[in-house]
Amino acid sequence: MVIKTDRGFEHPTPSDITPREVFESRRRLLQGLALGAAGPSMALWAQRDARAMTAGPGKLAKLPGVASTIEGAVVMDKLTAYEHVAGYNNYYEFGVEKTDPARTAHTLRTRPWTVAVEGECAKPRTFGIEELLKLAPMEERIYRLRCVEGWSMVVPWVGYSVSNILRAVEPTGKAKFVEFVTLADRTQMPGLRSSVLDWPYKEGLRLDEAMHPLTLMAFGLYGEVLPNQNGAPLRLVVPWKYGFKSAKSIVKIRLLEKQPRSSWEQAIASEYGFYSNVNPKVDHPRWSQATERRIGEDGVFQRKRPTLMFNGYEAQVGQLYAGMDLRKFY
Ligand SMILES: Nc1nc2c(c(=O)[nH]1)N[C@H]1C(S)=C(S)[C@@H](COP(=O)(O)O)O[C@H]1N2
Ligand SMILES: [Mo]
Repeated sequence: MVIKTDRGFEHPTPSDITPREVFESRRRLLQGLALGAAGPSMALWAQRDARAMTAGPGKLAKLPGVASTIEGAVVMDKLTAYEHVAGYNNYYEFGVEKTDPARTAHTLRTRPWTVAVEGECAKPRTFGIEELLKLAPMEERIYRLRCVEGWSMVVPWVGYSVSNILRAVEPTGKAKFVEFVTLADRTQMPGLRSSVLDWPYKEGLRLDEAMHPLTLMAFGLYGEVLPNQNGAPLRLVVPWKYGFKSAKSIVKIRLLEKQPRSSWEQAIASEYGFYSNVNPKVDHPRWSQATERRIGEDGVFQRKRPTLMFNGYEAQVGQLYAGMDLRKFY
């Protein structure tokens, strides 16, 4: 089957067929809600509809979330099929090929799991994963994820704003940055034998970026707990930044006075900056960032789609960077 679209001809995969119809009906419902045309019963219906659409294959434990009402939390793009989200991954601790993590991440042990939150805060604390699962209501958020390599996905994540965790430890006035440190265990992670990166994988955000409601701590996707290869049992998702900022399998969160150095910055500072905001006008030194290929949708021979400023989240996050030279702070 070939469908003509405004971007030319598309060859949908079999997984295209039902989701597109559900997607269209959901779009109409959400538009109705946005216009205030829908009563409470309609809101419930829309949520049920969203749930039905984002149900996973049922291989993992269920982890439902209510449709998020945060501005920008639900994009209307077609969802990337579960098989692609879970089968095409960057998780260097489990190998550098896109198909490695799905094959090798079964050795990751996600229980017991703790996350130490420490540094510039009044109430440093180590949370058990079960505590974190109950810390705030689980929401479903449909975000675009744009990898610096030029591909993108649309994923229905389940989680809540990172701000819930940070507020619980009461950051001091000195806290200006947040560092996320991920698991590095040679007995579980075959990729640690390679020295592509300096382990553990670390990422950082400015405190105001970390406190932004769109900055998500994800525990699940497609209504189920995260597959190991997507960063179980919890990972960061910062939708307006390149994918590598979204650190997987977090074990430590540190509140800091000074800007931390991320693993990618440490590896190649000229290519990967601290901010790493998606920006079609600032190219990577070795390739353009103006366009992207949506995994599972855009064929290799098809024209790529334009990348949006801040990955399409400019209305929500542009203010965080007012007055900054985004070429300098890349
Ligand atoms: N610990 C860890 N986190 C990581 C990575 C990694 O190699 N190790 N890769 C990053 C990159 S480059 C991307 S694009 C996203 C991919 O997330 P996904 O597999 O859920 O799509 O994870 C990010 N988080
Ligand atoms: Mo990436």
